[in-house]
Amino acid sequence: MAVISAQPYDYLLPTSTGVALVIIDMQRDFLEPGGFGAALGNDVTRLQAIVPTLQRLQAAFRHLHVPVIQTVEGHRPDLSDCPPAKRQRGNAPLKIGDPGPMGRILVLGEPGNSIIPELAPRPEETVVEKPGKGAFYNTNLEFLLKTHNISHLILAGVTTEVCVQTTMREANDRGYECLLVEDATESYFPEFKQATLAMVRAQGGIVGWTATADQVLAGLQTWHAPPQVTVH
Ligand code: C5J
Repeated sequence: MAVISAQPYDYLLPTSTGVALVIIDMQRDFLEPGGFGAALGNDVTRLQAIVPTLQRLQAAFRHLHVPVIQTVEGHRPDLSDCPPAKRQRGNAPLKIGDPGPMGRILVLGEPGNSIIPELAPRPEETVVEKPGKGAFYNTNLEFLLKTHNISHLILAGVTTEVCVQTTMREANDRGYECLLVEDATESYFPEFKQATLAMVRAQGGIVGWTATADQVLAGLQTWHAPPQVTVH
């Protein structure tokens, strides 16, 4: 058992089941000019601030042999997994599937859809490609977690109130114990980030816990991964 000092109260990591770090959508489409985030009118530079903190978390989890799972939001080149409603939403000048400066907007395999180089996954690490906001919708994430006996998820990435919160709520409803890392998640709207953190931990942690990266890393010092938990 390891204890992470968190809000609304301590988050306990068992040694009998596994934990994973889940980094949501740190892809060029959301962090660099010319991608989907910018096409929707957002100031994408705000999201860059969390990159060093995410790198610290990624390195620490790798060092402990705890699975680091990343997600990317993207659609098949034929857009067969993109509801027309999603494509039309926002009435942006560049829509999903249109050619942009980093290739086709929010399409799998395009340069803009790749994870930023600072957080590049290792070949043996899992990247879940998701067509929706939540990482459980139309993906094999739940199968993967169940197969590897993972019950606890440490969540981070972007954007806090959209894909991160949706994933955390999906996970919570499926029985996962989730903690959101406060300084390793960001939004284009600072007030939405703060509201999400407050929502998550309200009512005794109705969606889960929040803690800083330092608190997570301090708690992990006393934790040892169960030997059977590795995700490839
Ligand atoms: C958005 C995401 N904001 N990753 N996606 O459309 O949060």
